[in-house]
Amino acid sequence: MQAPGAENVSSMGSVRSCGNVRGMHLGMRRPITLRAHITMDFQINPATLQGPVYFCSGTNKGIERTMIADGETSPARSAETGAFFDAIVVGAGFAGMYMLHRLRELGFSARVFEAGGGVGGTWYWNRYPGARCDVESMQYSFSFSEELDQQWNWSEKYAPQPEILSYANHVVDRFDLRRHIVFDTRVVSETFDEKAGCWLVETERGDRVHAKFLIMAVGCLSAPNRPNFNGLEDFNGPIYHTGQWPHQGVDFTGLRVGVIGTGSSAIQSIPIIAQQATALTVFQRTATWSVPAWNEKLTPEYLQAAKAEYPALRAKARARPTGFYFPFNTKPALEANPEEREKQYEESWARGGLPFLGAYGDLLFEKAANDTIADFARRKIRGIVKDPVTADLLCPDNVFGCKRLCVDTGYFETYNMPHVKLVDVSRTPIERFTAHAIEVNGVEYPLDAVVCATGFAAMTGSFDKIRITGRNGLTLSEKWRAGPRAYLGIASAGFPNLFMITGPGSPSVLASMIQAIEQHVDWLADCMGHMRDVGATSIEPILKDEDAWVEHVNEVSTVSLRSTCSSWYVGANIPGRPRVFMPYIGGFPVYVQKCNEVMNNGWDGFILEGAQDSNAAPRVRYTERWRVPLDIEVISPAAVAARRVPVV
Ligand code: N01
Repeated sequence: MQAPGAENVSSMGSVRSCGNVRGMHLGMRRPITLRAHITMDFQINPATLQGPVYFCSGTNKGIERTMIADGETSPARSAETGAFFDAIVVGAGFAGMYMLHRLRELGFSARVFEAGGGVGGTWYWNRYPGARCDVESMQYSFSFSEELDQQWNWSEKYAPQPEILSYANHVVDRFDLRRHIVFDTRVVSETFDEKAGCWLVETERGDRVHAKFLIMAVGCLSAPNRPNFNGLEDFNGPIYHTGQWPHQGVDFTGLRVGVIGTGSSAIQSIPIIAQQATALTVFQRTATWSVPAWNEKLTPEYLQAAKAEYPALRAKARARPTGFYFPFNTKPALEANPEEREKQYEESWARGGLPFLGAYGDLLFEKAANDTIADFARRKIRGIVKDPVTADLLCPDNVFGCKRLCVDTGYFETYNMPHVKLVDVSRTPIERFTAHAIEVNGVEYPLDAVVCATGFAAMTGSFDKIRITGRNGLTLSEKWRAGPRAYLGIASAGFPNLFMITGPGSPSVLASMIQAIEQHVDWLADCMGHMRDVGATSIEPILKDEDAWVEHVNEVSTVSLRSTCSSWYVGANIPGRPRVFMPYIGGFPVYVQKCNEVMNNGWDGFILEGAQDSNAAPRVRYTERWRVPLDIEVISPAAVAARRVPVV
């Protein structure tokens, strides 16, 4: 096997002077690594461990404590300095893996740095009980290889986390990508060297390597939000975060467990934790809308039939605002009479999952329409939960589907179990942790273990963790202080040759993530291929075009009711973050069309420097599949905004 550092020849002759090339030394693999992810590394032999292990790391205020053990091998190696790559990719989730695949196909030298011990990103870290995808498996997968589509068999309608992780590992090996990825290595700093025209990337292991292109594939929901509750350090039991779950699993049998939060992660894990725990207390700040998944096994007959239509399904998915296909009724709810609506909602509920929101076309545009679906869903909750007080607490009062809609299996039913209690912390927040309890409003809830299902610093959290310095010493955090600013969610002025995959201002989390990733990567691969073709040294957005795009992203968001609540889409889940609607809500096809136009028009809105033929038309290597007729008329906020009418 070739060591990652052995691949050291740049195909970008013009910037090779940027660093000396040196190979990386791989040492023996250690049997196991247990890591504290905040400030310290520990090497512990698991054989010596008895019971839970706590990793404590000091923070500015109090102690942040989390339990994490990845149980995977980690290469011992010395720091690598001086190597130069055409491209460095940060993150080996689905975005980093696919970017690497395209870079290798183009013959670029590439290195991926990954903080985790394996590929998969979100699906590597989020191993909490019940974790599974809320987009159907047949669509939540790469679409670039028909052979892969035909050969991989999903076992369930909604794939569980271990199966998605197996898929990620299958892909990385099938396309021979693993040898270009360095695991257990967190990037801490990225600095643009204006003189040499390249990026210096430094890691917490002391690596210092250079690259012409720097691609941030850091994920939209990857930086866990750990509220700094009072007295956290006093609590005697383990505290877990769903987004960094111990790899060996957790058995809650016989324990009194507290779960903080009621978002997607909580909703999936609560029914399973309830089966194990002696007592389960859920601390709810905002009640959540959730629709049953009606998950089921996929039969060989189903798979065969679905695969026969796979290309057509993929094409239909690309034409949808969400980037995935489901039956969508474009009629307005307000034009139906109450009986028709009831029937339609019952049918959609029986289908379950995110497609429930496709029951009518105006649900996310018209509050009165939304009230009808909210009323229906509240009646469903009240029909399931026997205790009326608990049922009332579980009924959200915000716009239906305003926050990311949850998809559950037995969530509301769990509250009928006698040992499960719901505590409202909306008016009186969690006061403090004590040695054996969480205290709210003067009442102590005794606990042996706590699960923080408190979500993420979405969209920008992973960027904030790295010191990214562009032209004139400006850091990305400084530039983004009042909210992220990126042209097409792909690049930001002042940071040449730095690209983001599914960055803020792109559809990202509002589309099926893997489709959004593939479209970005294909566009970037064509962009980098073109730059090499014409000898361009750098690409960077023009500030006025970036500003216009950011304004458009903001404007379109106001058309949708989704902008009205305090969700992580607007950064409002974490105190102090600027309130900005971060993903592009205009619709996936509208966005793809814009990206195609930008490329067709010679990288409209970007400055390309050093090109020998600045008028050369780009060779379209990978974006052909995104240049198909896209149905931008299907209801999307951009289409609605363009027509200046409230709803189709
Ligand atoms: O995080 P969340 P998540 N005190 O932010 C509460 C994707 N995902 O990990 O709503 C008390 O949704 C917070 O309360 P509030 C999916 O896109 C997908 O569950 O801010 N409570 C909220 O209830 C999803 O949307 C899948 O008032 C506090 C919860 O913690 C996204 O990831 C599965 C608090 C956080 O919910 C994030 O989901 C899992 C505090 N101080 C995740 N701070 C699937 O594919 C926060 N909360 C199915």
